Amino acid sequence: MPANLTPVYREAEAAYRAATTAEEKRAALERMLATIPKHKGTEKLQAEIKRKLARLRQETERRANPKRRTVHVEPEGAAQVVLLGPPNAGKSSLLAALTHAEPGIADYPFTTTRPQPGMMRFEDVRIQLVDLPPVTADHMDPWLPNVVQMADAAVLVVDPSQPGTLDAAEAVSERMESVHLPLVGALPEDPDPRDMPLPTLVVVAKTDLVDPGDVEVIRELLGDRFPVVPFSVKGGREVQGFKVALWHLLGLIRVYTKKPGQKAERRDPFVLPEGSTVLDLAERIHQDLPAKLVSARVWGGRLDGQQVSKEFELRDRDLVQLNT
Ligand SMILES: Nc1nc2c(ncn2[C@@H]2O[C@H](COP(=O)(O)OP(=O)(O)O)[C@@H](O)[C@H]2O)c(=O)[nH]1
Ligand SMILES: [Mg+2]
Repeated sequence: MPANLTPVYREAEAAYRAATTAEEKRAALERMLATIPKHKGTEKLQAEIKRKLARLRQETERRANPKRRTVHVEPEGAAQVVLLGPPNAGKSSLLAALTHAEPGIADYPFTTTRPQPGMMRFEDVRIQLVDLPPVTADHMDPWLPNVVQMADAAVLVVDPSQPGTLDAAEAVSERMESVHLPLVGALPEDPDPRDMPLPTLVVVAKTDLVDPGDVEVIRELLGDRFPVVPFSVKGGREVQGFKVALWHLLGLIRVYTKKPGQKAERRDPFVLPEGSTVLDLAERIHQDLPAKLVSARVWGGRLDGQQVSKEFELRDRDLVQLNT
């Protein structure tokens, strides 16, 4: 879906690229948010702008107040995904199964007391998973919303072997909504400006302990609101299903670059939000590159090295040559 961005928005975006101070950046981002057309095709960009604003705000706060202890997980890889859920749902086990991280795992609640990141590989990209303490109707660590706010997406882990699992999941959802981080299956077109909706995948964990029917019931009840996938630390097939569903949820594209005369190799992609253009790619590579960019050629889809405009919208697995 093309974003159809207006000249006013493009101007604000150019101001953001040219901004050198945090204050200038903040002003430009706020103008981008105010002028971005609100429709399907820009939800992802809107979320991206909000997150950049939130990061700026946190950075400014940290600088102003270096002694204040804040919990913060440095983002790494193509995306940062937080693991949410009630106690004992299987969050830490999922992290341990998919990354090299070694979180504490136990069958008593509140084993996890600090965010614990780990890197998960999916094809040629790496996605950071962040394990978190449980969230319940009665308890949420005060720093937790700060960490969740910075994430690109969430995984809500539910345990079908426990009674009341849907209520427990609902409690997590309500908690997050109360701090303006509503969990959503897909980004809304025109969100409440105070909200930072978080794309969320529901994982039905421990499927080795229950009947397939129990998983289906959860899928039926939550499937309208969220994508739902099964998972078990004992299952092999479910791992790939989880990764693919998460990748779709993130709404990202992989773009490969090559220099003129260089062989075309699809390796070490740049990862960008869906809807990103040639200019966005140039900016990602280096902040001075958009100004120097003369033309670009693209291989992928129906294109086989044709020249494209700077506003050309890139697609997953496109190969791009930037000419300066
Ligand atoms: N059988 C089975 N047990 C699991 C699975 N995932 C987690 N568990 C168990 O469930 C309990 C809680 O797991 P944990 O990952 O610590 O949950 P957390 O509190 O959400 O982090 C532990 O005893 C785990 O061994 C699974 O896929 N299958
Ligand atoms: Mg845990």
